[in-house]
Amino acid sequence: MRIGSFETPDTQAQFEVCKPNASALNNWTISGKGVVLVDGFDNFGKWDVPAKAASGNQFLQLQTHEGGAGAISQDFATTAGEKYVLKFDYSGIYPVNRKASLTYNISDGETKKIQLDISGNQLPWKTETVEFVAATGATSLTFTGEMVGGFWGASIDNISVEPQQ
Ligand SMILES: [Ca+2]
Repeated sequence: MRIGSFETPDTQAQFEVCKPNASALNNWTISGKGVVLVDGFDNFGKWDVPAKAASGNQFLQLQTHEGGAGAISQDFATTAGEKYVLKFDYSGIYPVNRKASLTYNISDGETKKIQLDISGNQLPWKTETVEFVAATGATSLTFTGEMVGGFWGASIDNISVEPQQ
């Protein structure tokens, strides 16, 4: 079950802020300082190759130029005691070398931080795969960014949850 590729709304600009508590991202609740939808961002013409999505045309920055780190969370139906596999792709953007991070949490379990070592423009997308056992009939997933400056820093795309085979 794909639960996030951030293809809607189809932004008509290279980036578009989604404010805290806005319903723009359908099933996702937006908190913190908000998040930013990105589509072909080329750093105002400075990059020959615009930032690419991991899937489709758009991805999400987990921080904004309107104050810093944001977060998104979604609840989805699960069966208590069953095993699931969460997969998502992550990256980061910054014009030069810079460390950044994103964190994610599955239903108030262990919070995991992923370190990003961006070496200019866009870090190549990587895939995080994590297994979990659902505690109840609904599981909550949260991703949180980190204040870097502007909406620079951690990116996510292509989030899915499947029952473990
Ligand atoms: Ca996408």
